[in-house]
Amino acid sequence: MSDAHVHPVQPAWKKNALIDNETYLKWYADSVGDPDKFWDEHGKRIDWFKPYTKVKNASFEGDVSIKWYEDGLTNVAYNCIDRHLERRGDQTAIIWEGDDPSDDKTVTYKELYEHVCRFANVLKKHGVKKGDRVTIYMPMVLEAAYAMFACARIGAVHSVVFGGFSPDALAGRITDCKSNFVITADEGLRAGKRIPLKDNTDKAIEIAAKDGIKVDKVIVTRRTGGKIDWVEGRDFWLHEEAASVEPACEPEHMRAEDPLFILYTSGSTGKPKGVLHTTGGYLVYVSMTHQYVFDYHDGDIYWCTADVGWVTGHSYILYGPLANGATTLMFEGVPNYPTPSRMWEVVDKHKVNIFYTAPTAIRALRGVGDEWVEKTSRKSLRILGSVGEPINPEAWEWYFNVVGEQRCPVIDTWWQTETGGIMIAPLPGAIDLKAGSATLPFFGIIPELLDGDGNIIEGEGSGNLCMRQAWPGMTRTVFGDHERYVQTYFSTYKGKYFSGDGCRRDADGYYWITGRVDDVINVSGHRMGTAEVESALVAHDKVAEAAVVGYPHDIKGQGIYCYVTLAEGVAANDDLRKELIAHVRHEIGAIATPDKIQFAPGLPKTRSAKIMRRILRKIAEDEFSALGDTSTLADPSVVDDLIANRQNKR
Ligand code: 6R9
Repeated sequence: MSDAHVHPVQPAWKKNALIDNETYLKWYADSVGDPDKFWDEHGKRIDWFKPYTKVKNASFEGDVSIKWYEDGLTNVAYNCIDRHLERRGDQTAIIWEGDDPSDDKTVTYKELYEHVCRFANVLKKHGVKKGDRVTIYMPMVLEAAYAMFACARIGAVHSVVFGGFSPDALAGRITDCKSNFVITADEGLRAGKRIPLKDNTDKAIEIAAKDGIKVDKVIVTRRTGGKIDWVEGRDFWLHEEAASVEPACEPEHMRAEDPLFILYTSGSTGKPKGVLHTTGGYLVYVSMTHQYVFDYHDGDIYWCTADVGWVTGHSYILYGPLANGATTLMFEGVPNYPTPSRMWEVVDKHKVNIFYTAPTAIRALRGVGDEWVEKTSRKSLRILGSVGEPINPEAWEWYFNVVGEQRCPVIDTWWQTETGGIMIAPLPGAIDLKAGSATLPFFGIIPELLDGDGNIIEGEGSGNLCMRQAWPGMTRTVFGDHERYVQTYFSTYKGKYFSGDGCRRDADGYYWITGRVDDVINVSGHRMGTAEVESALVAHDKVAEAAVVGYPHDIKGQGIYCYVTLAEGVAANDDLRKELIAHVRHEIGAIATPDKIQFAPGLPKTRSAKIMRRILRKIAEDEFSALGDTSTLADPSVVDDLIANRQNKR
């Protein structure tokens, strides 16, 4: 291998590894050579009430229909809990670490079973039925996990909405999937600050009511004991309800293709999409990737720092690990509270072996100095994972050298909400690492790079990252809008799944993700459509027009840069800038806080009135010497003003 930053598999990684290089190559060849046979064998890693006889039935053509194990019957909660009871009843299933370092709890598989069964019975008692959509708007508390498994147990479809989203954003998601049940907490707690979840829920329910969706029941878990409003007959305390129901609940026999959950995610146009995942194939895929990508062995303590509001939390805090009988850690807090040593202190406290986090956290912690890491032991760590955005080689090397003391492989995992599970990543005992590359595809995954004309790029080169064939964990549809699913993922390149990411393949066949090629930006690992921020801005009465682009940001990966044209007669000043920032936070949530706002009398448009984002991106990057051709603009002079007033001067 020619590239710099190559880190060959170390003998210690290989020693007890589940998969060595030879096995990887053989299994990979089998998985793409005869997918039916391969996935038939591995489908048996989960328990089925009725075994499947059909493995794969999938087409990326026409209407696009994806089915795996379609005649099998199973249940996700049964697989993640019940089937472990005999052997692992007293083993810790979840370690919960609170926001405050003195606050923690552990839950055994037996205890998890009882909590989930009681919660499931509470849902049933309040009228939740198989197929109903249940919105979960929770902080990182154990009850969030119980709620998700309770839904899975009775066949309800959960839609988890990240606790950082605003009442408006929550309402939009409740309305889109016509959800009449909400599970929330009185308040959340992060870095000592309280987050008014119940209050936000009340507001969201009012907004949804205006759109014709009535929320009948709200189940509330008590976290802080803070003061909240209460609607008699609609709102119920979880602890009161759970005390009065049976501690056992038969798992529903679900068809493999019955929906498990909806998760809203941003695209380049319109409102967030309700990405739908189903039961059997999803669980096979996330449990298998969790086991092999993290080389998970019995007894390992595994910690993924994501929030359950994102897909990483679904697949790799809960479903994948618990299907494997793992001990998984759930963290309520943030990386720098009370100090920037917190992550490593948690690692030491719970003897974490496998640690999975996002580049934005790695960059932020690197920025505050090595001493915060070095004062902790971290001897328990064996594997370090990364997810959510490209990890730059500098951050990779720091993670490897300082956090892992060159002992632990850094496993960069590329995947998406839509893919359900990890798609491209090194297996610790099998694949040599290169800092900044997600390396090679998982079993069954055939990445393809295509150019703008639809030509397949063979060997070394760059293009748009697509998948040639279906895998069990992939999304099946966009909830309520299959046409949008076909349009978004399968129409750019006929017969292929298009990821929206650009990618380079090097001479060794390694994949290097270069970032989104559409109008999606990635801010601190949170995926956001620039269109969403734009529509929040234009909803303000002082704004006539807005265009939003990403720009490189040292910690966040990308920052949010907004060009705003004000309404007639409105004066541009710093107070208005603050007002607009607060407005966007209010409309979407804190994750969408604009970093830069530039007031622009005019935006660069083509004669057909299309905003030329390419130019706006360049100016936001402070790279205006390379603007390219501006002669097609309706009014080329706007560009001079934009350059003169740019907000990101170096
Ligand atoms: C799991 C998750 C998906 C988008 C994806 C890509 C970016 C995720 C990455 C990565 C480079 C990695 N992304 N992992 N880019 N290297 N290891 O993050 O899902 O929130 O849907 O975001 O994130 O751009 O398209 P999601």
